[in-house]
Amino acid sequence: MTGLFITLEGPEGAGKSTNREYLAAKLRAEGIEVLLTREPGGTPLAERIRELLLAPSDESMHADTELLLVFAARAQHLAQVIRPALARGEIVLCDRFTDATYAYQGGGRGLSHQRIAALENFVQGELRPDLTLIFDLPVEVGLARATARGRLDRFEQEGRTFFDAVRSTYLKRASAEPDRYRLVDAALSLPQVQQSLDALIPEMLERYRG
Ligand code: T5A
Repeated sequence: MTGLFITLEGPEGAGKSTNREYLAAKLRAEGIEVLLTREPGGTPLAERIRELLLAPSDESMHADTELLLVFAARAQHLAQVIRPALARGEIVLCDRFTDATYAYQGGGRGLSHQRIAALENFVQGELRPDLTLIFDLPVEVGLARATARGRLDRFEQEGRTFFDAVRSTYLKRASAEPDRYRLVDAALSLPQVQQSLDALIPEMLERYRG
């Protein structure tokens, strides 16, 4: 028996963390075991790698170092958490996954698609998300939300050009593979965003049960 792998993606401040519990509760109400997790992170070791990635530092991190750390954390997360949960037949709801690598390290940092794809194949084998929700919103709205929340992490300190590239990479990936991606208008009010999520629940259940 295999479960269903759903990822939540989008630029900074899009509302992924705010809405992941909401989605999990809706799915659990259907009697389904849901594992809620996040990247980078999801295991104690991967959370330590997350700290390295997010902490502002005087030494600038080379883009290749950043890419390798992201995939190192992912290898641990897949082995310890994601693959076992899918094997148990659960729905895995993951806040960010490899689409974030294409968006941030590819779009934002300018690393090649081929290099990311090579690591994706190495670390994940055949595994790809079954469904990816992209919380999309104008860059300035997301950054204003993240800024209002307080201290900015290493990524949030990047400039407008970086985040424009992040957003456009997500949108390109969504239009290239419409069967896997669903766009959620994250600029709407929270109740309106949650209404859009409600509308996606039947499809999630169908994919899970079907
Ligand atoms: N990263 C990650 C990579 O570079 N490569 C990778 O491969 C991976 C996996 C992760 C960072 O790592 C990078 C990308 C990221 O920069 P993070 O802290 O997990 O760091 O970053 P985010 O996932 O972006 O977390 P954020 O908290 O910034 O964004 P969320 O989770 O999308 O937003 P959320 O839910 O925290 O909401 C932000 C604020 O907006 C409010 C919330 O209350 C909150 O205050 N809000 C709304 N306000 C008005 N209307 C709405 N609809 C709202 N929804 C939320």
